[in-house]
Amino acid sequence: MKKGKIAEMLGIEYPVFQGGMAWIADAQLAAAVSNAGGLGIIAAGNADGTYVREQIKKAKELTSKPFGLNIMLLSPFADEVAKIAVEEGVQVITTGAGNATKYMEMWLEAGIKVIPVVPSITFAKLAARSGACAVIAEGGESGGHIGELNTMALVPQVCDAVDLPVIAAGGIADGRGMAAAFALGADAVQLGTRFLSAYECNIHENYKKKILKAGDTSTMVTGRRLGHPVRSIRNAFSREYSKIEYTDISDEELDAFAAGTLRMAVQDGDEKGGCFLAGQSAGLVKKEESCEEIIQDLISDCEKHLRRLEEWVK
Ligand code: TUI
Repeated sequence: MKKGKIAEMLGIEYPVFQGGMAWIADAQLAAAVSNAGGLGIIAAGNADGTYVREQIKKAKELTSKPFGLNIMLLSPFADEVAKIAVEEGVQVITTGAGNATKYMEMWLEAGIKVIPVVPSITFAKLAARSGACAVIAEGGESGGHIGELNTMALVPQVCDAVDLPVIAAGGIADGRGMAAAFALGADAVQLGTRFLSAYECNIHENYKKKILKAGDTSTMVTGRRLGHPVRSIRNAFSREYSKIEYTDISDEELDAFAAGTLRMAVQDGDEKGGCFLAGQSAGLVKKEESCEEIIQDLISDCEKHLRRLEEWVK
């Protein structure tokens, strides 16, 4: 496969990013993806600066290839982590769940390539104006915090709206999805859910089992009332959350009900109380594999489908 604009710009082999999944995407996963030719991304999530610095240092030991850091902008530690990225010489930053404008000058001055996740044209244009080198257009099929639009409608509109390379995310887990992303105008893809099944992904075995067992309708969205819709696997926690979401429960109580549930899923594998973030593509994830196998399969499957599509041309 040709590298395309994004892989050329970042010095990676394949136009494939691994999503910056909070509590999940650590140095080991990110380094494994980068070593396999994609862009591995460490997730800062809600972690403090000490943890993030440690993970960056560890990733540098595990790979000599470029890797990125995802900064979740709702985190109370976002300011601290934003500075640590500069101090540690991170090459690529992706941002999620908010507006990164206030950090852009500092990051650009440090020569960091900044690639915000955008859920709409408004945020794509904002990112372009503030100096982003590309944007990740993430549709609502994704796991975790999502916007209003789905990938099929979002990606081409973002491609038309900004003069920047676009990485498509949301609902992509195999070569068909990757080929579709190229058809929509994207220059690369980002996958989160597929990498949950990687050997190098340090989540509780119950989490992995849930992904491997998931079908097409296994995920649901909660949290719209508080303005932070989140897609996760349907279980006792998500069902209970949606049951109480539109009662007269206060915002604080609703927040407290969800607090700590992602950690309970990732570390404890708490099947009832945990919040198992996953995208709609979980139904496509069938087996545990190495990051190398995932990326090789993705690329060869994508090439196969791109060739098949040629049959439609008269
Ligand atoms: O950020 C994600 N996915 C995430 S973040 C997360 S942790 C979390 N913790 C508490 C509440 C919510 C989430 C789990 N999964 N994906 C990237 C993404 N960014 N999706 C949507 C957005 C987004 C949303 C709003 C980007 C910008 C934005 O701007 C809003 C504003 O007003 O600034």
